[in-house]
Amino acid sequence: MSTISRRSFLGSSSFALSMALAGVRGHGAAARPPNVVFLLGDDLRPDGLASLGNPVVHTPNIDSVVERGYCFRRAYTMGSMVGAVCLPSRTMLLTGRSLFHAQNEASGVDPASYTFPKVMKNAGYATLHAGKFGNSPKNITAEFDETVDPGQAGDVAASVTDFIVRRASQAPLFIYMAGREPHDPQYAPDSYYAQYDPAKIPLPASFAPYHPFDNGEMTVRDEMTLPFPRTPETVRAKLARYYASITYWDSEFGRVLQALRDAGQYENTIFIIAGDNGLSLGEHGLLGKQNLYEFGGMHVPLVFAGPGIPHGETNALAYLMDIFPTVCDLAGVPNPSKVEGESLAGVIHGRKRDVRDWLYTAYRDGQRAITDGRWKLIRYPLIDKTQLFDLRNDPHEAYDLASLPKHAKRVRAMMEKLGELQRQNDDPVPLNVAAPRPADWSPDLLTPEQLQYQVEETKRSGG
Ligand SMILES: [Ca+2]
Repeated sequence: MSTISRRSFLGSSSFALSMALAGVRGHGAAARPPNVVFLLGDDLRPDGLASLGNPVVHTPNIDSVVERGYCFRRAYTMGSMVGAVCLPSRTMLLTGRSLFHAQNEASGVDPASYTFPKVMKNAGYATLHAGKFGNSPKNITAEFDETVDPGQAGDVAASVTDFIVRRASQAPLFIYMAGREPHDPQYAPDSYYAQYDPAKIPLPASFAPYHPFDNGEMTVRDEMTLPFPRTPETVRAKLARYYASITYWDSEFGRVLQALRDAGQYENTIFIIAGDNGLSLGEHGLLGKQNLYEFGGMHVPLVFAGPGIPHGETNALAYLMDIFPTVCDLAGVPNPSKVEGESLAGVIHGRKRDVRDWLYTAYRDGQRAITDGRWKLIRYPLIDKTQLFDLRNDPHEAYDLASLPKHAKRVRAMMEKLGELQRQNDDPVPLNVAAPRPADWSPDLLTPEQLQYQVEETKRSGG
């Protein structure tokens, strides 16, 4: 059914009303609760879909959901205290807890009795985790009824469609589809790579050959997946592979949509489309997710769609940990009290403008950032450096305003606010250190071993 005919169908029938009630309140005795299908891209950037504004990538299947959904343009994972940003991201997502608290959950200090899969299971859902095991805490992955990891180039969609065929008639479905795409090596069958000519891929707006200073992670694995300097050719080639992998992933999701239609469940499904973390692909000379730029590590796509969810978008500041309580609200499932994320349902339904005034992100002990949506401050304690960007007028963070006298007061106030949010979140990392190290960095500093490692990682990552 097309987007338009579906909308008019929902808008004009009593069936729509019962579906909306089931979706919003979950008390319809006869109505089946909505299924929840969560499609999580691995390293999917906030501009990684055609429907989110990307002029190059083809994503018709996901677009068909996004184009009728509600998009959070400013959604983030809170951060990471390790280079593998994926793991804390998914831990926050599946517990609804903030970075420093979710870390404790994952280590088993406090058994997570209220995880996303367990809460959905207790509410009567049949639950499936399909995708990459290693990216989520094992104790949480184990709480799904079924977990399948088909491996690199494995058929995640087949696991999901099989689950739909077997379980759809028995119970509402909670499907967490978290495959390997488009994480490097940006897997796709060859026919997908042929769809993207690197020569025709536009370079990022803030492309640079090098990052202008040492952000503390200049030689982390992700940054070693292309040589220095970054060149237009190498970055375009990487982007082409990235887009090919996304298009392949999109076609796999198309099989899942078809299986839901075949089971008569498509109309009664809440979809969440998101990424676990962002990714720099040549912006500021960076390649990884170990930074706090907007086109960098923490900014992710986030879209909700389904019965009762209007079409629209917002700049309200959101975290991935908000998804769990939001889905509880949308599906009529009780929201556990230990969850720290905020339900976004009020924003989606137009009852609230936002759920927080400030959003903070953290990366290891070398980077902290804070934004109110317009102004963004990034602090690098280890090199005693601060950046200030006006995201409204400079969305690609090209112009650092921190040293301008007219912004001195703003920088002080935002630094104070950042410290306040750190305390609220039990973040122990100081914003100033006794002996800051030099901020200068150059690829000339790479050792022969590091250069060799870079050659190998470039090859391994498909670069
Ligand atoms: Ca990831």
